[in-house]
Amino acid sequence: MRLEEHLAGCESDLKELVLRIGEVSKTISKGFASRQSHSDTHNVYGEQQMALDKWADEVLIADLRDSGIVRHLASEEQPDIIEFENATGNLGVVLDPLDGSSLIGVNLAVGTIVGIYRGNVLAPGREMVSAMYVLYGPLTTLTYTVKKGVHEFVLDDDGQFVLQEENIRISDGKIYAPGALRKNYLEGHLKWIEALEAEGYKIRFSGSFVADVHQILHKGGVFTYPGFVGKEQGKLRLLFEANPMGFIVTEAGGATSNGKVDLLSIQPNAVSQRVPIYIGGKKEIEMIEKLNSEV
Ligand code: AFP
Repeated sequence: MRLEEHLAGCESDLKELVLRIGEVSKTISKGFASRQSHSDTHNVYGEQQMALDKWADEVLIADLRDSGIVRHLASEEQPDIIEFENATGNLGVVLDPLDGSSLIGVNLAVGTIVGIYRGNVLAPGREMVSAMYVLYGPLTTLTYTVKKGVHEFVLDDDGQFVLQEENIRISDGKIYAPGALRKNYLEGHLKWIEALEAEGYKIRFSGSFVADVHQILHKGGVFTYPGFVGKEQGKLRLLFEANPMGFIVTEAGGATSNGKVDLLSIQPNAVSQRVPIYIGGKKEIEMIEKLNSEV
């Protein structure tokens, strides 16, 4: 079944937006070879942008501006929320055009992450109406939810997204993907990591959040980029990375947390807000919240 058919029962503007982002992702997937260089610009976080990062951002923004159904857009590569004043619709989009871009030069999987709201994008993640990501690996896959399950499509040889797996539920596996340096771990986090290791969790951390969470969605376990000594708010961005992926994993039967509360309940105070993140199986998320409440 094709993506368009799968979205048949969905509200028309949401269906159009998911399909549009799918189409842009096909363009992005063909643009890797000629855009391997660094650009001479930095984003709002002080990170040097890759040519591919900037280009993916530009093609997504141009397409969503033309759509007429998106009014507000916040991108990890832009300093402020953009308002499209010509829009007749009122959808709000948050996006990380290319997550994991430090891996572009070594040919590992990276992805586009998108969250969709009705109206304001500076809102708690649980107010999203849809979230999706496209993973550019050996295959290009598109995973989406409109709050009716999590479904995965693969880009076939004819350039169509066709259904690969419907109603994905997070498995019960033992993978952990821990970001940050162990020497800087905070107390509750260190106890939690030690507990996972004692239970035989295997490490899998690529440097691409979207790819690592994709693996955990399929194989079970947990990803974390915690707060740590000197950077208590961690590294990952609430709006662009944590919330959309957290929304998808939660919809698939998992959970997400900042180590104390559900990430999706947090009211953002800025587009660039960072947050400690735990995302994966309910069991692992409950364990970190319990350990943190005891320190
Ligand atoms: P970008 O490549 O989009 O800047 O994001 C990479 C990332 O935010 C996330 O995808 C990784 O999990 C994390 O950084 C890796 O960080 P370290 O290099 O500190 O391990």
